[in-house]
Amino acid sequence: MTYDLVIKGGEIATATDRFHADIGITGGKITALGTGLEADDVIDATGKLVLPGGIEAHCHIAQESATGGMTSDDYRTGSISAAYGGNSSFVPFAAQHRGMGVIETLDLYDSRAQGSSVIDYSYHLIIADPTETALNDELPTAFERGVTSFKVFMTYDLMRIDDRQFLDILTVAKTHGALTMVHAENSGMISWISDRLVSAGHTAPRYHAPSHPALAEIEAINRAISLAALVDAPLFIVHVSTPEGAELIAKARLSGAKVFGETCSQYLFLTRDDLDRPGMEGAKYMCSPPLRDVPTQEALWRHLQAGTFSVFSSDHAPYRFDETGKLANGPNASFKQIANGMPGIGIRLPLLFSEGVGKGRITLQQFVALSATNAAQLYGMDAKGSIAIGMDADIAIWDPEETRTVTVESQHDAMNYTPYDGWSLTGWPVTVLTRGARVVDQGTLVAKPGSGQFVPRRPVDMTGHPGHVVPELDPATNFGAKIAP
Ligand code: DUC
Ligand code: ZN
Ligand code: ZN
Repeated sequence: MTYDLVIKGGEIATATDRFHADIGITGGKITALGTGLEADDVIDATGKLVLPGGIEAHCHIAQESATGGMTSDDYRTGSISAAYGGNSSFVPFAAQHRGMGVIETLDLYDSRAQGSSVIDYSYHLIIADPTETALNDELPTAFERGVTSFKVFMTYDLMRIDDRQFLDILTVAKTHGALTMVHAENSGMISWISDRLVSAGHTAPRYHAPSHPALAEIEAINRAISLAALVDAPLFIVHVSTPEGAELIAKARLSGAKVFGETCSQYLFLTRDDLDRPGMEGAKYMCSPPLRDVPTQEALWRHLQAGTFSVFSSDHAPYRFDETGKLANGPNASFKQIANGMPGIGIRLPLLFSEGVGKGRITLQQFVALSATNAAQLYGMDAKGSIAIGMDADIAIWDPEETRTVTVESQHDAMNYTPYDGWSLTGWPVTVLTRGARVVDQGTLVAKPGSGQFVPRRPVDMTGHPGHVVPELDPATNFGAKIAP
């Protein structure tokens, strides 16, 4: 048997196992795992870890906000940064804004990604305008195109949907086997506190944190889980930032509900004290939900360890610290006028490896599950997320001993800051492959823009998550009404 490429001598890890073996790759697929495999093209991985390439499943790339601001990263720079950070594929958002059609939205993002991405990609569809046409005609077409997850917002005036619209979307999604994702924060609480803070002259970035209280997230997560339970639909809660929110997810999962969640780098590694930096520097650390505190970090680590969260993401939402991004509304803009989000697509996995695996908080197998395998399974990317015969050869080769200091330049994105500047981390990806082709080779970018391909995704698989039928929606129990004798 001949191979196009053999990766020799490394220690392979999957979500369940660690073992030493060579990997034979043919036609972009893993075709052999064994010893003594040979090919003309060989990567010597002796002393290295050979892991499934990461799947960055929450990032904002070439995406306009509802108020018109554009992320600094496009599909070229965003995918390059992702690859340097150990990712072989990513799933950014395709954002429908009010007045836009769903298919128009997907076509727009196709035009942004095609010819630009150096790694494979799909999209989660953001739905901000659930018209009858969108719900009944366009969403089914989106599913047929392999876009099987989408996000809704419970906050932001120009994006949010009300509870009734949420139920409509959950129901259509369930019918087609799609996964609804939600940004869960209570809109009224946030706008009410924000207005009071601003009227009192409290406009600095540090007031972003109190304007988004933990209760706003807790209330919204509870409501989102309740709405999903009413129609027995799958639900994924993005960027969870509170222990209480995580507990609601854990409790729902324990009851059999089809509920999943993620947390993100910034909630484990940064705190709201970062918003207190002098002048407008705190704006660099503004994201929604906002940064919390050290006890919250510790509680979220425990939920990662215990399996409450299926996915660990960056929520890369890159707005430069200049007039094109964070300071678009002037150098003294109030916290309400500053774009929410921070970069992190290139640092998510080195952070989790160094602080998680390196410090004994999680096993290497948990790292693989959180960084690739679980996202592949949940989002329906069956050929990705593990190292096994027949899978895409999406592989990241890591040097577990290498220590580097984080710099802006090392992120290879279009940003002019990183929240992790100067951090020293141990364990870095050195070579990253997508479908058997080197994207980053020993620290050098070798892939050409456009080498990444769209990944059509299968419907969500809810095996093992029985859910519940509520009597009020169940004809078998006469919709909960007393059956006449
Ligand atoms: N939600 C996100 O998912 N990312 C950035 C900001 C936001 O509100
Ligand atoms: Zn969000
Ligand atoms: Zn996000």
